Amino acid sequence: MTYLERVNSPDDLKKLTISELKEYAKEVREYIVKVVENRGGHLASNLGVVELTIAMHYVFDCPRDKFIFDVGHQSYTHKIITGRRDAFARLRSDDGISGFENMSESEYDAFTTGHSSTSLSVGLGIARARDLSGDDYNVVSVIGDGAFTGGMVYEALNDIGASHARMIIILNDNAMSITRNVGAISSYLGKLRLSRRYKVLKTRFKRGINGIPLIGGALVKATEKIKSAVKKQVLSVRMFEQLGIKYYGAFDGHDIGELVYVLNRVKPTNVPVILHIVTRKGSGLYEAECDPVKYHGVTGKVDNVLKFSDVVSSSLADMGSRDNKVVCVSAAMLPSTGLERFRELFPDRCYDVGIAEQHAAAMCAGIASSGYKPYFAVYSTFLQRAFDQLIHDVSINKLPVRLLIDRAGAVGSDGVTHQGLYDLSYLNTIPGMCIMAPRCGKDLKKMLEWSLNYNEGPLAIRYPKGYAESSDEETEDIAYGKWEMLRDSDNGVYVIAVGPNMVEMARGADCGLISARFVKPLDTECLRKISNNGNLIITMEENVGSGGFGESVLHELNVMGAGCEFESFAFNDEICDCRSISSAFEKNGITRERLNKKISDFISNNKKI
Ligand SMILES: Cc1ncc(C[n+]2csc(CCOP(=O)(O)OP(=O)(O)O)c2C)c(N)n1
Repeated sequence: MTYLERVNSPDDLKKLTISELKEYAKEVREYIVKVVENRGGHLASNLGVVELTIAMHYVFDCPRDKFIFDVGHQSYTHKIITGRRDAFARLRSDDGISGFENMSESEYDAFTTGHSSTSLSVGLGIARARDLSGDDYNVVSVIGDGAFTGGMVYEALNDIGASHARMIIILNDNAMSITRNVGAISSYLGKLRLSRRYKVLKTRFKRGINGIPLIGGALVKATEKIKSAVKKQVLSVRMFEQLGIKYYGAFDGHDIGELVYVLNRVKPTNVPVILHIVTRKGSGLYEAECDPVKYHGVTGKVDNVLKFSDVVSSSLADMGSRDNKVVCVSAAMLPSTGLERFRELFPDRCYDVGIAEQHAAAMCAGIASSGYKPYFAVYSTFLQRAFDQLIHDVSINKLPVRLLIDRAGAVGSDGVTHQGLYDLSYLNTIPGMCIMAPRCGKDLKKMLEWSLNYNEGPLAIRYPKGYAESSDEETEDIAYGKWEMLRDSDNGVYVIAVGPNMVEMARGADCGLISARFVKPLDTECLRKISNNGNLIITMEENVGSGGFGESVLHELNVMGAGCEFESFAFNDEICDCRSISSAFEKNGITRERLNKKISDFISNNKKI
């Protein structure tokens, strides 16, 4: 029996020796690679924390002790140890398990995570509740150096240090976010990491390597350099210490023996502790170690189809070369949002601010206030963070900040924490916000071009995860606030659809079809034309119904006193825990079948009359 088969719980793990744990780590790693190759997922991040997670379960007593994995994308080993080995084969599917830590999935998952930089705040909350109820378990927050660029971390450190709360922060430092980590804090962590290299070199000295003439001489030089850097950073170590948080590090995150030793040392703490662990992203898989960016998240199968982010990439490169006021901003998501090419061409006009969406939005406001044209490309779900900045810094000042909102709509395998189902609602509430939704790649290209000269105020263009398929059919030129009539109606039924998935779903139906290029402002002229007495208007959107497109249209119809019937296809008021786009549509009644039935019922009722 393999170790992988023997371990079905943390208790089983505790029966192994340290050298057996190392064997187990190998098997876990192989299993993760095999499953992720097949199902997709966060490969490199998980390979980096195999030993760390094993050591944590070896030393602590989960689920009594609470582990909060920041983002939760690196929790695969934790899932495999805690009774989900077989279910792991169905990773990120509706009948399997989530790709993130998820409370509803297992008692071993202390919290549901997905968005970055929350684990310190949540950990402190759990620690405070523990103390209020006189309990005695450990709280361990595991956070990457990438997540450490998020502002919430500093709000939490501020509070944790002053509170003296008993909790352990494990900083998993691989110098990478999705791409190479950015910012001054990241450089600071780099200095702390040097202390680790210094320790390693010192140990090698002890082992007598300096006896070897050439290598020995080089080592002496290197060590001297590092020694002086370490001396300098002794002061900077005090950053954490002076905040009231005890710092230990940096330790080798792939040495299980060392990890078990240090975790045992910090376990009895009664003050906040930060344990700095140095890991290699993609560890153990050559390709992933060499290219951790490519292997951060893998899709499971290679696809060469044109995506919306590809359209963003080529359009922005083109726009940037014609207009030197174009500036691009990313919150640690350059490749996945299509900004990489712009960065290569115009490095001085491209800013990766780290996982800091609030800062990005306010910074864009500053850029726009000085006459530049900022494009902030961001996933719908992560833009939620910047709601206040969009009102306070962007909208109140009527600034032309351009939001390129990717993954808007159902997102599939990333699941519940990543659904892009709220942006139309929260953007709809923002005064002066213009919201657009392309129906295909060609449409998106036209919108991006059009946006270059739209300076009246904030503008959002939202598009889903899917492919930017463009038929040969040309799209109309953009006119502010105007929808695109794709097909007129001969039976009094009109579907007004937002975005490519909804337009495609309604294509074959027996109705007039309109692409709602502008979600805000509405095309009231068109609405007036199609809302004759006795007509049926159906809105379709990949967004929650509440505050969404359908509600705006219904409101407008009421204002007009239109006598037509109305139906809305939108996501309902439940949290959408689906892990495929089709199941998300199905569960919310956004289907061709329901659409066809609605139309045929309407037609047959009308005939009876
Ligand atoms: C608020 C927010 N913005 C963006 C992301 C997308 N994201 C997921 S993981 C990640 C990088 C995390 O880096 P790090 O914490 O160092 O973990 P690593 O993968 O390197 O182990 C990013 C940017 C997110 N999950 N949440």
